[in-house]
Amino acid sequence: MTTPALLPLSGRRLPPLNLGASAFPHHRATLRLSEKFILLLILSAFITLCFGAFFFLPDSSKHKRFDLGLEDVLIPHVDTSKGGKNLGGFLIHGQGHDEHRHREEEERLRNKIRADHEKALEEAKEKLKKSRDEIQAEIQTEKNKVVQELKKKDSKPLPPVPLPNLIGINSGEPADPDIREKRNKVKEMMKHAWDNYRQYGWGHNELKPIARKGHSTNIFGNSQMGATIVDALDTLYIMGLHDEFREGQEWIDKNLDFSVNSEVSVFEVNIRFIGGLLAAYYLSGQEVFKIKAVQLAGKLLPAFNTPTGIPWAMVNLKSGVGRNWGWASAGSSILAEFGTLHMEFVHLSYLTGDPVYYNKVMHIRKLLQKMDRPNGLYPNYLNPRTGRWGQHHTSVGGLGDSFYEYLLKAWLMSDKMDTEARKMYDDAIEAIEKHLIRKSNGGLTFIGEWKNGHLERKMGHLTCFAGGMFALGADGSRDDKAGHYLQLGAEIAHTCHESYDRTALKLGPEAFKFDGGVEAVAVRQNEKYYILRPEVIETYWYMWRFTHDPKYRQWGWEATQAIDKYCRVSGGFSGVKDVYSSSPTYDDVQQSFFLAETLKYLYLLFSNDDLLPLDNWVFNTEAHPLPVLHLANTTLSGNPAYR
Ligand code: DMJ
Repeated sequence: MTTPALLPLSGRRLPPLNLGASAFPHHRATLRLSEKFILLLILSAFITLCFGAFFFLPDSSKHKRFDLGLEDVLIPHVDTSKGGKNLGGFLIHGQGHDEHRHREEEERLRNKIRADHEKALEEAKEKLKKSRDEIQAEIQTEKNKVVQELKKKDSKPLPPVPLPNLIGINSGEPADPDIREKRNKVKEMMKHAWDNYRQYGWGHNELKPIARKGHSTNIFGNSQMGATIVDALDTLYIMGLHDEFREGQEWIDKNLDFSVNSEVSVFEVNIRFIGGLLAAYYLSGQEVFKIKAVQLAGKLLPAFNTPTGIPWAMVNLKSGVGRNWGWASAGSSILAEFGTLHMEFVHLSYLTGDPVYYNKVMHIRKLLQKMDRPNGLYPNYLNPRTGRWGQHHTSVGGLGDSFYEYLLKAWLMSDKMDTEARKMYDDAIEAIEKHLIRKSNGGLTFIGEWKNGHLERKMGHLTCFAGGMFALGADGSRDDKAGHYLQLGAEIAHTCHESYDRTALKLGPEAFKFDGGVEAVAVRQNEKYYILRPEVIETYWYMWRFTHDPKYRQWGWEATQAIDKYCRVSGGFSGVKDVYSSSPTYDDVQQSFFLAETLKYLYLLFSNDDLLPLDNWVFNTEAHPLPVLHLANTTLSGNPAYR
């Protein structure tokens, strides 16, 4: 006969206890429960007794047992000046002390032990009277207390620092009704992306809009750090979605915890989390964002513990152990990763008064400055143990891109005082123009990649950000070549628009070629996808700000419509696998940068220029705006952070 399973104490089923319950068939489950309860009670009383005895009886290895009547006795609280040796509140004296006092003391100790055992037994009985839920609730309360204590310790107030000039945090509402309508459409798309993430992916890093559940990738490790919430905050704020912003803030305040055993990408966490939190802090003034940014930055610092000070690509937030990506050339760190920390780290030093962050990124810069560069180009790989370059690949797209961007932006963010950064940018751009930028047969300007001693005539979607970068860096360029760089920016914008226009979905592929009769078109199947990336729209926006040529708004609107038509699903927005196929298949990922960047740049494209003016704000590589620091000189010595 099979024994039916016992009723579980909670949701989990317990295996049956063989206590001969067949004699009471109707009460089998209840009887077994109470029998088990009694057994538990006896067992716990016994354990308590043993535990008490073990604890309260004197250690025979150190003290001679007084009930054996040997030469030494234990007398509590006697003046040590009499020459006795103190052993945890007792003194050892020689022979000849009063027998009677000895017995009294023995009796007193026995009574104490007895009373303590009684008390422990009572407490155990009381505990067992409570339900499992009550006990669990008590444990939880204790846990919460500990967490609160830790939080208090972590949230030490930071020193007060004068805030930089925060100009242009306004609605930026355009007067033109047509533009207003377009802007509202972008806002509605943001709401759709956010609401669905909120409903199906809340607290997860990203959303799977078709499966309608959370999603994550290895860049965030194995933890749920709410990447979409942090990345989206400033976009919500700029768009005036204040209820949503508050929801995000509340989640961050209560749940964003960095003491997790999780190995994350230093670069991604820096640009999305630290950048996102700092921007949210400057826009809203809410201290919680600053405090979280600083806590997180502290967790990234161990990544810099390498022989050269070039950080590892990944770090375990709990243990501080770092390592590099297995796929990177000869254990190298990646230029675009260790070279994209400057903006955030300078702000961290500014806000905390602690130069540690500034020193880390300046050390990287100094090291790079000293190194030989093949053809004046920076290779994508650098070994953090040896300080030598890995493979000589150079790219303005993936693996290289934001390093160049941050040289320019370091200069802009320092109120153009950091001329060393500007010089490095100018030198790098000159080498790039000479060796990587070409015109296709059809007249399209493109930026190729340097690989194994020759130029690969292929451009990535990621590389399209460079149009905006050239335009942004035009003013202040060497030999007053402002016009030239603005023109270069316009040509890159045009090429990237072509890469969109030559597809069925009017969305750009991941990479496109300029070779063998092919112009701005992806050839390989695995380069035909569009994953909601921002770079082309980013360039349209910069070009719009610097030229006000209406074609950029037009191109931005084309992209908005294409995204809404082909990437929108009822559960959010998804990337598509093949932009050349008129019936899209989805990758089922709503990337956090879609909310941080793509929708923000579109919204700004249809806003007035006085919303976050570029003279006062510098956007990090994840489109998080950070204010210009109007400081006295390049070493920032005028700031409390560096005194
Ligand atoms: C973003 O996370 C950042 O823009 C980064 O610099 C490069 N790629 C993604 C978006 O495509």
